[in-house]
Amino acid sequence: MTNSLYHALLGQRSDSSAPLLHLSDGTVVSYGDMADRVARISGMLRAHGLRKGDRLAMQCPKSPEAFALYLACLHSSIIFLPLNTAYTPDEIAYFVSDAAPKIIVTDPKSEAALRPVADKANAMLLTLGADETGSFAYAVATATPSPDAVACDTDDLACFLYTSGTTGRSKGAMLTQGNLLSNAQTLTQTWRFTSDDVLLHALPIFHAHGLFVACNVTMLAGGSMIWLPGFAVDPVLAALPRATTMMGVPTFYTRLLDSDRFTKGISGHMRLFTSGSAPLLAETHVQFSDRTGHAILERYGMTETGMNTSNPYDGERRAGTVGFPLDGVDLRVTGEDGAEMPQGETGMIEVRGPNVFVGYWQMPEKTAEELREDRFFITGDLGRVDTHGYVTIVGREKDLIISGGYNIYPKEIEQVLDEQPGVKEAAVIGVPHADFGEGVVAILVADGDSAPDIDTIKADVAVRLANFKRPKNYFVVDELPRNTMGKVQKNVLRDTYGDTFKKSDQPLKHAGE
Ligand code: MLC
Ligand code: AMP
Repeated sequence: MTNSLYHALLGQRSDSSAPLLHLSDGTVVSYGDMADRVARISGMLRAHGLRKGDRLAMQCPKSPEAFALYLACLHSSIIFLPLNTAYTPDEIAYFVSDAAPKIIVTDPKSEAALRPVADKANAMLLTLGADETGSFAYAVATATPSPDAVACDTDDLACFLYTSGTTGRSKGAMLTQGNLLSNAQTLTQTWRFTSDDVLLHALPIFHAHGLFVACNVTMLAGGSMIWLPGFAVDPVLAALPRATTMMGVPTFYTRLLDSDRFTKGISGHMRLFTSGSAPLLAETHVQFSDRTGHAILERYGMTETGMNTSNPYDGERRAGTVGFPLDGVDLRVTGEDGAEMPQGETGMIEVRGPNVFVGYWQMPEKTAEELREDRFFITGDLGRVDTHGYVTIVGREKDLIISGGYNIYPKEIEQVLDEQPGVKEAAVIGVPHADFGEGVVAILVADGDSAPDIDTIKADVAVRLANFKRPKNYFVVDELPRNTMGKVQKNVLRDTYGDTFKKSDQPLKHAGE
């Protein structure tokens, strides 16, 4: 028994003075500083009765202390449940009732709204702001540190990440210590991370990309991170000269390319830019390489599996593809009957490997629907493998919109819209959006003669759904197009409303410009 992931990330560092985080105010947090913070947080968590296998939920702004809380959960073998800071209290209430965390850590601004949620779930509520104030900091400061890690196995659960589904409730993907560690090890080798690397970290830390890919990989290699609170063009341009690597969603790269100040001069020294979480347009790849001389390395993954494929470090990074299956990952393309398709044909992408999760929390039926007996996970992504082995994702079977790297399931929004006064039914689609890749559009059918009041609907949607899920445009129609089976033809809607965001005369405004 060993504490596998924590040990690999922090526990075995010989040089504790090595930098881990470079903060915006010039402060450097070393590996040793972080280990001390972790011991103090662990002491507090254990003093509050949290034991191996208990859950802790966090909805906090990105900060070193929020990151330390993740590491402390690994250290104490507590299951960490990070939640998108955009989620509304309504949304949080579901995750909390499902995962039953013993402690919820949230921003002081959300305390009042989440108090009833915590009380109902019998969970303790602590607050932690971006400036690291709040009751969490006080509880940690007054606790006795627990420097010893709690022993655990590679099969022990490390994290729950919730993913929505095409139907029904969100599912808590259970990821083990071994899932996270094996994926980080493979990526560290594939992308040649070393202790010399300085990763420009502008991603959120409540998803697989920013937390597991970016942080675990950098720490496993002993490197450091320039720790930005989020993505904005100015601070990223200011930090680039000090970085060696950057990981981003496609929106990061299109926003950088929109700036004249993003030049070869500012980025030429970089070792690696990677992209994922959403398709990178081939034209963005080409534009980027023309501007900087760098071929963005695109990779493909998901919450349930971590990373599955990657373009090569050496060799051609082929635009429009997601590269080859990673070492240890089996990838196959199957037809509707589940049988493997001949090479080159398009079908469902399935993956198997040490990276693949063990199932959805308390949902054995859902797990069985998506995880085959031979341990292949049915991704919901459609793709093909070419004669050279490059994987191309050609679409999704799941009804999913990916906007700025966030997943949005139309069903969840349609359910909220269907309940609105004056709405008979609603269809939600994603259409091309220059900034976010896809933007959400709602098409409503009026219930009766008068048109539904869109402002009233927007106000209710704002209470119930996280901001990135809210439709950016609404249309009211007499009826929805349906096929002979009565199913709404979303492809027809996508054709009809495909230009919604192109027609805008408004230039897109980005934070930091
Ligand atoms: C913000 N908004 C979004 C949005 N982000 N709308 C749609 N899609 C998004 N992704 C809303 C805001 O609420 C605001 O609405 C308006 O759009 C403009 O906001 P902004 O200021 O331009 O947004 P910004 O704060 O700059 O955020 C954009 C972003 C961010 C791209 C930087 O979304 C981001 O960090 N995305 C990364 C997502 C990510 O890490 N995904 C990894 C998932 S893991 P209003 O109405 O309030 O004005 C995964 C596995 C894998 O997928 O393979 O990696
Ligand atoms: P999530 O559930 O947030 O982990 O999102 C996973 C989904 O994002 C995958 O199933 C894909 O549909 C999509 N995705 C991730 N990386 C890529 C990529 N490089 N290209 C296309 N789609 C991607």
